[in-house]
Amino acid sequence: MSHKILVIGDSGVGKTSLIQRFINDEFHTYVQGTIGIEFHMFKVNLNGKEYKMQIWDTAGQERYRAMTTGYYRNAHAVILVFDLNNAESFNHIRFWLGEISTKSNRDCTIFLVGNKADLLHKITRKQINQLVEKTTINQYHEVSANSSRGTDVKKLFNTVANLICINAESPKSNSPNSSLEISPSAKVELDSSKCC
Ligand SMILES: Nc1nc2c(ncn2[C@@H]2O[C@H](COP(=O)(O)OP(=O)(O)OP(=O)(O)O)[C@@H](O)[C@H]2O)c(=O)[nH]1
Ligand SMILES: [Mg+2]
Repeated sequence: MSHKILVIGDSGVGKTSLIQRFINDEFHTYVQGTIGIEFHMFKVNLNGKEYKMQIWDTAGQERYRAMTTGYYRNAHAVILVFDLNNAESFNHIRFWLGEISTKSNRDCTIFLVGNKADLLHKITRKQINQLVEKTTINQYHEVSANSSRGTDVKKLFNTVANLICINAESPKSNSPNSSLEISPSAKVELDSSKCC
């Protein structure tokens, strides 16, 4: 069984760039806006058991929104991205949370991600903390798809996958002793077939 990670947020916040950094360890200054939705896969190993993870990279542009609606269903985790250098993308987070609550049909874990940490931050940590406290967001991570090592991005996907695996093994357990290995074949296993 595959586990589904949905990546959402305004157009241009860097959703595709984060996935490219994680899957291929690459960063490009020009990235074509996603059309509809794109699909990637990687495998992780937790305590000797293999899990398949699907990453669904959605288009932030409004004109594709109807196409992405169905992909909220059965998502195990949602990565909601905003751009630390773009206040508007932060102001839209409540809109995206509304999309999750109306379109997803299960209890999914919501990871708020402030991307472009390498640029000037136009949103304060206090504003972010206040939002996280008042909403259904489970965790906040600050990352940069443009960082040369991309370690923060790997850590983000590692955390997301870890939580999904732990929930799958035992929905109520939160064992801190579980050791997750992202398969080195994550890159090889990439299935970048596009959908829609
Ligand atoms: N400086 C900097 N630029 C970034 C970062 N992440 C993405 N970008 C740039 O931001 C622009 C948009 O990135 P995308 O990955 O296409 O954004 P997206 O969220 O997938 O956009 P849509 O597909 O239209 O929804 C590109 O020019 C990227 O190079 C980052 O961490 N730092
Ligand atoms: Mg994109």
